Formats: sequence, structure tokens, C-alpha cells
Amino acid sequence: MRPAVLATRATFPEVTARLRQHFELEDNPTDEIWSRDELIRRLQGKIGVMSTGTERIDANLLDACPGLKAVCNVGVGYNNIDVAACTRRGVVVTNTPDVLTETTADFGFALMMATARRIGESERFVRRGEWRKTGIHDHFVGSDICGATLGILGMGRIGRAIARRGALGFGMRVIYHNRSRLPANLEAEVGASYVDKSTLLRESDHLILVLPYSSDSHHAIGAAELAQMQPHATLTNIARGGIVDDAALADALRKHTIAAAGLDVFEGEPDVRSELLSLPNVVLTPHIGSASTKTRLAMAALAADNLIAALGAGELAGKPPTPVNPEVLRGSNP
Ligand code: 8YV
Repeated sequence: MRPAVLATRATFPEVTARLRQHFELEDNPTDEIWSRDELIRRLQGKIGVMSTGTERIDANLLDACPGLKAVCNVGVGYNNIDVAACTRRGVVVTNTPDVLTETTADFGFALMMATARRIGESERFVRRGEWRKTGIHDHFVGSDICGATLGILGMGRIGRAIARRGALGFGMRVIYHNRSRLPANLEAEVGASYVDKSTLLRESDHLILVLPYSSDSHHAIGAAELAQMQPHATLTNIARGGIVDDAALADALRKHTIAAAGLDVFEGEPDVRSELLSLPNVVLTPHIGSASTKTRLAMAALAADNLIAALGAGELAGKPPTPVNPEVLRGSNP
């Protein structure tokens, strides 16, 4: 009998076919979102899971599913997984870095531009049939991207790809803040200068968030931070819900403390605060930063490669390409 694994969300046929070469696969072709109890029920007898950001893999779930040996997330972020709890139980965790960097940077730029140039608002105006007579100096005027100051909070791979676009493509002055400063050669390559967080907030015309979510980054942008930003500034969040205090942001948008926001991620998503839904000066998208067909396929394929290798099968047996807790593979977990 081949080992059994679970894929929690619908994926590409070529990816399920590859998993079926090695495992008894239970998949989710109708893509319904399972309750936690349902997930735990389906994980019984499974030794691996291909998960997504929708599923919370924590200590309680691991205790209820003691046969689990590998959790392979489709996504670079893995704040849905308690990695320490997995490591303690010898469960390998993997993610999908690199393959989504450029696609997500493109999307961050697109959302920032839509926000600065009021594309959502003006598109709704046209659809409502209100385009009769328009003013010239005050008609959906927004703020420029070219030549403006781009602020980046978080400077990992996606942050650097956004910096490059801003500096090289749009002639922007790029400033960033991160837990650790980049080496000088990397700063020069991406055209970005390090500043403290307060300078970043005060000087950015367009601030974009690309840092991972953790208890340290919870509400990294709240009322106090928004108050330091310029009234014409925009804020774009493509990182994770919870990094921004959405209630404080809605308040700032209503009071025009900042001009506009572009949000791809939300606290408590897929639910979105009703204040945000009714404000004109916010562009809302449903967590689609990495959503190009090519990239989503590459992410799913990498997650499948990780699952196959982590469970000791295939050419890379025992060596999943992108482990998050490699110490488990070395057998040195406590
Ligand atoms: C995914 C993401 O769509 O990679 C990430 O961290 O947020 C997105 O690319 C999401 O994680 C789905 O699992």
C-alpha cells in the first residue's frame, strides 16, 4: 500500500498526476474550504499534506494527526504553520520561495499604481454610467509614481524586486526599512537606501509592505504610524493581514490622514471590514499577489516536489528543495 497524502485545495491536474505517481492522494477538486474538524478528519492516516495559507497547522492539529511527517505549503509565507511545533515533532515544513518573487513584485507595483492613480474609483465611476461631463483639474487626479519616493517596509526577495522596478523603471527615490540592513553592494544593485522606520513613514510618497507576518510585525502599521505619513501618501499591503491595523487604516482613510490604500491582504480574510468596503479611496483585491498561471503552477509543482522528497520518494528523496526547518532533515531536532 502506497503512503497516503492530502492536498487541501484544488490544484493543477499535472501536479495531482505527479503526486499520484508516488502516493495515494486525497485531493479537493471542488475546492471547498474544509472546517478544522473536517481537515483533521481527512488527515487521519495521511503522512503528508500539501497545504495553503487557508489552513492553520498548529500544535493541536499535529497532536490530532500523529502520523503526519511533512507539511508542504503552497506559498512563500508560512505564518499559518507553527514551525516550532512541527520541528519538535520531527515534521518537515517546506514553502515555495523564489518562484513567485517577480510575479508578486509586478502585482505590488500594479496595486500601488492603481491606488495612486485612483483606477478602482474611476473604473466604478465609468461602470455606473456617470461619465457625462468631467472636470480637468480635479477629475480623478491622483499622485505620480515616476520620480516619487517609494518606501519599502521589509527587504527580502520581493522587496528587492520592487525596489528594482521603482529605481530602474520609474526613476523613483527608493528608501527602505528592514530588521537588518542589506550589504552595500545589494543596496547599490537595487537602488535603495536604508532609513529608520520613522523616516520611512515621514518621507514615503508611496509606502509598500512586504515583510513576513509574525508577532513582531503585528500592527506594524497602526494609528501612530499612519499619523506620521504625509496626507498625499498611499499605503499598499501585499504582505499579510494583521501587519496593518485595518480599523486604524479605515479611520485614516476616512479622515484623509493619508490619501489612499491598496490592500491585497486583510485581518481576518476572506472577511473584509465593512468600513473598508464602503470607502472610495481604497483598492481591494482578494490575496492575488502571486496569481499568474505560470507562477501558481510553479508554486504547486515546487510544493509537490517538496512533499515527494520530504517523504523519501523521487530523485531528491530526503532532500526537499526548499525546507523551512532543515534541522528536522538532519535529524538534529530536539
Ligand atoms: C499564496 C502568498 O497565494 O506565497 C504567499 O505567501 O501569500 C500567496 O502567494 C497563498 O499563500 C496561498 O497559499
